[in-house]
Amino acid sequence: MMPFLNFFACISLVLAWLTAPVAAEEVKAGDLVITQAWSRATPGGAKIAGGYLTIENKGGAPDRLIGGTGDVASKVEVHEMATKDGVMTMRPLDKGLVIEPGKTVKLAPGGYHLMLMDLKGPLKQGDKVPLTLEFEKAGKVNLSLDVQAVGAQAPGGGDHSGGNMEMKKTPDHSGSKM
Ligand SMILES: [Cu+2]
Repeated sequence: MMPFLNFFACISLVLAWLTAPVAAEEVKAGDLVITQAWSRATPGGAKIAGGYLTIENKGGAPDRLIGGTGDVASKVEVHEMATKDGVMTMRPLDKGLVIEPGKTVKLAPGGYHLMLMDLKGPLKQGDKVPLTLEFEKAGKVNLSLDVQAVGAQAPGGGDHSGGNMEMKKTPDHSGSKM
């Protein structure tokens, strides 16, 4: 019986690895483990880009993603995207994004994301974009976003180029339509 079980355990491990969207670079900071940090190539002239990652809190206390910095953008914000009355909206999380102890929070297209504002240049597929994220407890964390193809992993138009999207409370976004 045991070899049989081991065989399946092995298969599921391999499958989990194969289905991971990005080759896992793991960044540890205190109790936090950050994986699958990625972004998307930007079409010409785009001034904003999304950043996505998975954050696991292995500690016993909540932490909070406050924001970040990077040479590629003049500002990195934490945003939330939601559909309200059929309209896609997004807003900066002024108080940051809480990562509860024992929980994993995924920043992904259509939900929470990092917003790279006022890009200094286009993001190209295959690039690694260095960023420093700032957490309330874990402090500053260096990582890089793996830039995927334009439109990668954005089923259902969860990106920022969508049609009837409304920007709230973020004057910086105006004029930066892709
Ligand atoms: Cu945003």
